Amino acid sequence: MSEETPTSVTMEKDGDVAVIIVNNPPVNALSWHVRQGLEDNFAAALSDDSVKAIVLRCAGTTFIAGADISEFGKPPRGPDFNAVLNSIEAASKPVVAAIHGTALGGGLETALVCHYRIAVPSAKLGVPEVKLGLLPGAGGTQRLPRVVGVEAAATMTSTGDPLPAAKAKELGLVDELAGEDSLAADAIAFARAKIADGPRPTRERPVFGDIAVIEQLKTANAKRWRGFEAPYANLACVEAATRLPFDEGLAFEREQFMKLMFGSQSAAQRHIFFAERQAAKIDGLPKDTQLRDIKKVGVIGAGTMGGGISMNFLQKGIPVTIVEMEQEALDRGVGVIRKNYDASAAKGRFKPEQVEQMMGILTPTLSLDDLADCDLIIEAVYENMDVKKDIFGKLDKIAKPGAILASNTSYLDVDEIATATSRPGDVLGMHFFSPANVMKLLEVVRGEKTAPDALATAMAIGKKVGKVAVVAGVCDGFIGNRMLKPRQIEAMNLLMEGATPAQVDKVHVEFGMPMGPFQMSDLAGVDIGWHRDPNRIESIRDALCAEGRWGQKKQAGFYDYDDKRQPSESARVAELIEEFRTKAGTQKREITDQEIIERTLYPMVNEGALILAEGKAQRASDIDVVWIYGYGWPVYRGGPMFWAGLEGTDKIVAALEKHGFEIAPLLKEKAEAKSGF
Ligand code: 3H9
Repeated sequence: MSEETPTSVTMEKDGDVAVIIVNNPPVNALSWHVRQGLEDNFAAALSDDSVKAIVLRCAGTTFIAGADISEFGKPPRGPDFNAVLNSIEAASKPVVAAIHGTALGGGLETALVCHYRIAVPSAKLGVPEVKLGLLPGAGGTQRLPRVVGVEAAATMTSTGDPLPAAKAKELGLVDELAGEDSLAADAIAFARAKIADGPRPTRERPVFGDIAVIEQLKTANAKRWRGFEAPYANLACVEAATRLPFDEGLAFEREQFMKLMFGSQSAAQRHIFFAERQAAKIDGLPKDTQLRDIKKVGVIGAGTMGGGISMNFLQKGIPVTIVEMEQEALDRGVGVIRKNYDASAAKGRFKPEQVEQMMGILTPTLSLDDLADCDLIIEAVYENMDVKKDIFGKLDKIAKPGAILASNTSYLDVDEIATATSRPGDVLGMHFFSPANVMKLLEVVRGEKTAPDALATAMAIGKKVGKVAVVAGVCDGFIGNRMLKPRQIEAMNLLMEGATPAQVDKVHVEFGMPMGPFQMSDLAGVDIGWHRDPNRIESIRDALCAEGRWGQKKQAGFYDYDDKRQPSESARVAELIEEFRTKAGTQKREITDQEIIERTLYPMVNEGALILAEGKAQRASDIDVVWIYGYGWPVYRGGPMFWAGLEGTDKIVAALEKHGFEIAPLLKEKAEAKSGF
């Protein structure tokens, strides 16, 4: 036995079957003491002559959900995981994994060294390491092709998507399905029935299946995997399993795993795993904060935003009352929601009857009075303070006591909006990102007087409808759009100095963003926020807008677009830029890609540091979450604040100083300490 006897793994006996139980809440991760406990208890069960078969199962809500990610990158402690697994596989008595909840990553790898697997129908089995920038590093890539075949193994490892138990059974990953409530007893009976068959070590089974799937997967996912290392490393390991003896395959897997583990992509992806969960936590909130009950939601505005917001709630079975001023706009908005659902149903995402159910709990109305029974009301009208205050003033008279009054504003002062009511404690911002039914980010804006329970409820309902919710403080543009601003300003300045929209965008796309600043502007609408006076031309953007180059919707913006919305560089835009340059007397010069990074991405880090120091974001990792889920910042770069650490805050400060930026004190501090955020 080890010096410190772990209590996270215990053993009990049922006649001739030993049952080894892992109990390491919340997800039974394979922390050092679990590995130690497995080693100790398997040794005990194997040396006990009265034991003829062994069951491995877990307490709590799930089977082992993987290695303990919080141990990664720290000095190793406890027994080596691979060694523990190899000794379980070599057991002289049949070993059965009894699976409920999720058998993920190292959890599934543990189940794979067990000789047999039994699972409840609701269980899910998978190797999601790729989502952490990793690969199954404890034999998963070598054992899976021997159990489910090359096709399924390649798909499972490279996509990371788990399989439901029934599908796992079909593939031979699960040998038997247990009763949903009788796993413990069914597993013992199953193990007893396997005593006669004896052990079935996975490593001794042959790899089967067609290797062609590997190239097919690469082709099919080329866009999705752009810039990522891990999907390709996973496939390389599965391919290796088809040609190398088992132990050599394991060694190859190990080498690839270590490369990923100590690379920056996995560090970034692991950072985001924890950052996303951390974002849900609200600093300084009393522990006993009771959530308000949200049974019915009101949405004001049936435009693109209002419609998209409504869809989130309808999909979770929460009734929505949607309000518009004119019947025509209301009908149009409801029509768009139905069209979107019908399109999803045609792709098989919903059954037709589900669409009817969702539409059945949507109540369109022209009267704000119909919001009287709503527990949460989200205003999603256009960005005008007077209009918003007028609406909130009316809501104050209509909404029931305790209803949360939220604005979907993307930059206006939520505290000022709250002054239109007699209940500022109930007022906050819920800033959804377009398309609101798709984008995962939700900025929950905490006003000066927002009540803790209103804030906590908005965060919780965000999570319930599948959003990643982040708390933001009141400031112009909150977290995301505030950081977008310096990027956009510099992108425009670069045009004046000699860069083209295509060059700036290319640098951003190569960095890993889904699109660059000018592509984004064309998509969102160049005219957003334009003063609407075609005779007042003070910037390149004013000139574009005055000519009706409002972006993709007009087939012309910073780019020209064909009928299929394919962009090409615009001679007219080049001309306009040249005109402005001449007028301003600016010399055109060669702009390097590195300068584009330094002048568009580094200022975002600078702004992030200001946001953090002002307390408008709770923590640097929240800013990262905003950029990953709201703007498509490449997850393998971990968000702008994490990336600043990779890039070097001292290098960032030096470049910003060179370009004449004012440096945020917090960024300066980090640079002096040569640390990240
Ligand atoms: C791996 O296995 C490598 C191997 O190949 C071995 C190589 C040698 N470790 O998500 P939740 C925490 S890589 C540490 O909110 P849910 C999580 O941070 C791993 N902590 O619950 C949170 O903490 P807190 C492969 C973990 O019910 C709490 O547990 N496995 C781990 O919505 C609850 O989590 C994976 O990638 C972990 N592995 O979802 C699976 N997992 O409360 C990752 C969770 O302090 N995990 N925590 O914020 C998941 O996908 C989900 O957590 C799961 C539960 C589906 C299991």
